[in-house]
Amino acid sequence: MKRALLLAGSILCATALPIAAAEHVIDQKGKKFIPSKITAKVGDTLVFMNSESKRRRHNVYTKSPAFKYVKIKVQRPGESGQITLKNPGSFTVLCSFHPRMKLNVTVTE
Ligand SMILES: [Cu+2]
Repeated sequence: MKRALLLAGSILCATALPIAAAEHVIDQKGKKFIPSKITAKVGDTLVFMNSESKRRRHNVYTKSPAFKYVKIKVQRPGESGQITLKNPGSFTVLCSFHPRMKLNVTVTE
């Protein structure tokens, strides 16, 4: 009987757990965001890496008003930074050092 109650309790706990937020790793290499397009959910985290072999720096920003918090200051090779997505919508991530670098992000509820 005690065992049955324990089992019932653990099933309840398991179903009550929220779905874990995902991490999306975006590399910055060869003056490109890799991948160049992602879809994420509110609560997910974007992890930006700089995997350049030379001394090439990058940064992360967007012109989209709803996503002004998507911003990482200068990243040197080997450094990484992360941003948790707070709202749905879509925006383009840019790098001020390399105007051709673009990452399209779509965030769903
Ligand atoms: Cu860059």
